[in-house]
Amino acid sequence: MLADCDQFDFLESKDNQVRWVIEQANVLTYRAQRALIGDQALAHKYAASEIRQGQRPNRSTDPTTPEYMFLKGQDFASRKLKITSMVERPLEFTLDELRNMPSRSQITRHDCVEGWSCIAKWTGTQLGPLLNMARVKSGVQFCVYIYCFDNIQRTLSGDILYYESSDLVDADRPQTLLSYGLNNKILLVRNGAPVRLRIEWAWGYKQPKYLHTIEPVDDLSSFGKGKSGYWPDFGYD
Ligand SMILES: Nc1nc2c(c(=O)[nH]1)N[C@H]1C(S)=C(S)[C@@H](COP(=O)(O)O)O[C@H]1N2
Ligand SMILES: [Mo]
Repeated sequence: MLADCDQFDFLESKDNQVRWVIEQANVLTYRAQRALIGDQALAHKYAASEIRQGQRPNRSTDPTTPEYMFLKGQDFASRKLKITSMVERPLEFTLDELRNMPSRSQITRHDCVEGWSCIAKWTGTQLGPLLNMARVKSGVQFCVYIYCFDNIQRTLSGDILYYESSDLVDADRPQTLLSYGLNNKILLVRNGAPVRLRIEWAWGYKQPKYLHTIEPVDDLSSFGKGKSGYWPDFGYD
């Protein structure tokens, strides 16, 4: 079927029927994976001796939005991470407050769809308890990490800021971290300082750096082009 289809192109022809078939298969695979692994399963953990290559910085590595430059200039001291939208109690945390919360470290593998991977130690605080503290409203299905501080793309109608999302199940997994430490050091700008998310299991592009705001929501269609993230808006899973 694929061999016969000249216009088969995942990224460009979004109305292509073959693409539609594969997207439906994707939904099934995702549901089957969920049924098999459950809500609390952990991604594979590695030993310290397996840490390799540092963590190769990729895509945005030094955001230039005025807000980010300002915060970077003061070591992110006044920076507050927000949890808003469909919550009973909107919350804000400074970096110091996050660092004083229970912390957790994990050595995991980061896989980029471009074909490389790194094994690194991530330190941070779990997102799940913070969502509980904010009291997520009933009906919430997703968490949108909207937006990130980096303007990944500049267009005539303005900058496009990176964003990503996950469902609530992934947001609440024990290994889902608001991470501020990498390989026993403070997370550097090139890897997403001051806070980047780690959603182990997920591809590299689902690990948003330069996290600004977290919004629990019931629907993703009003964000970006409605496909759940910056790269998914271009046709990624
Ligand atoms: N804000 C933001 N997050 C991002 C990206 C980005 O460009 N901007 N790139 C993604 C991609 S494709 C990958 S592989 C990883 C790279 O993370 P690293 O630079 O820490 O290796 O970050 C992801 N998160
Ligand atoms: Mo990536």
